[in-house]
Amino acid sequence: MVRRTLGPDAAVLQTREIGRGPLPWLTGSRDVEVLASTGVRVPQRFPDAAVSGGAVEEGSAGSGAVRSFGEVEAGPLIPPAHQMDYRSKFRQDLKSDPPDRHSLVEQLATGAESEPDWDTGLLGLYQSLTAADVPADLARQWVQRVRREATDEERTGLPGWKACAARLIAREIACGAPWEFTAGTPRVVALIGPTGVGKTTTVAKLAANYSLRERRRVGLITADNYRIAAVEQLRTYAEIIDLPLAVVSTPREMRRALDAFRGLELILVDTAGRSPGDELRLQELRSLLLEAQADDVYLVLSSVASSAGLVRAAARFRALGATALLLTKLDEAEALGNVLPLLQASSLPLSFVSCGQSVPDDLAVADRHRLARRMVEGADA
Ligand SMILES: Nc1nc2c(ncn2[C@@H]2O[C@H](COP(=O)(O)OP(=O)(O)O)[C@@H](O)[C@H]2O)c(=O)[nH]1
Ligand SMILES: [Mg+2]
Repeated sequence: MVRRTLGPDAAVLQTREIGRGPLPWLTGSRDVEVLASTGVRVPQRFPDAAVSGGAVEEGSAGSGAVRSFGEVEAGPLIPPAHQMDYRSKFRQDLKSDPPDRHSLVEQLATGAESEPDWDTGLLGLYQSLTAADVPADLARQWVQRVRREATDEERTGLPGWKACAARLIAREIACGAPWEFTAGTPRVVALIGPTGVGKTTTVAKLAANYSLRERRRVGLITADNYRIAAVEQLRTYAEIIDLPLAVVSTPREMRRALDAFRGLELILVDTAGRSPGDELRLQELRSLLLEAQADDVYLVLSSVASSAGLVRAAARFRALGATALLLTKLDEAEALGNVLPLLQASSLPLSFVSCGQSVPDDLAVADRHRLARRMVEGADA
């Protein structure tokens, strides 16, 4: 129909069903919209003989679209010289594929053809690590290390290599020791980090756990009064758990709040999220932290961030005196290979992990063996 209407050069650009015709249950008919044009050239899909005759003047090209196609410039999109039969070219390419070329799977597995002595088990380990978001170059280093250091029992195929990788990776992850409380002086714990990573939620979880479950006397300080409703967020938790809350915006106010909370056992300090690139705001935070003299400064980072982003953020916040890491959103992370460079590069121990939005339950003490298994096995581990 298109060719009858527009001539032999017309091309169908798109067809789609736009509904049922009248009385569809009687006729079974469907309405189909066809978009066609003589102004857009696509390579011929039929042998020349199959095209019915009927010359169309060059000048009329573009004017006879069934539906207006005005914005598209008239004239061939693909220069005639290139309008070859792409099907036969594709077939030719397939046939002429050199036999020594690695399959895509092999290319992915080796990254280069430089690991000829990896057996399928080691290739499988490499694939598991990269599938779990371990960056490719780091994954290669780990496979090489596993190959060197595996015990005889571990050299028995993929499950053995994986067990070895999990064992060695776990050894590289430092986890923090549990808090100790000394009578007479409150333990001060500050949470810092980029925006939206879950600092306030984690403060609420820690507060609820230590006050309701551990029966510690807990006080809250928030230095986040930049965002509308930031204070309200923590105030709501403080009211529900029944804890004192101080809002501070200067080092002097921080000092006063700490004095007022002298008789408590644990003081949790929430801070405003800072972009790792915002030097001015980082300095502001630094002066508040100096005044707080926190026993622990937890750098809170989201496990859904990129591996490079995590390493960069840790380097910037480290300078503020971070003493440990706290990872959030483990429930959202597919796998945890992306945090391996962070854990290897920063010498900070990992304290807690947050694995959901629910206060107070979705918080756990970091378990390096579980984390390592997830880096090797992916999200199911
Ligand atoms: N899925 C998930 N969401 C979280 C987790 N921790 C915090 N959140 C959510 O992340 C968002 C930002 O949290 P918030 O505590 O306000 O982050 P802050 O800006 O660092 O204080 C909120 O919607 C939280 O419910 C977590 O472990 N998993
Ligand atoms: Mg917050």
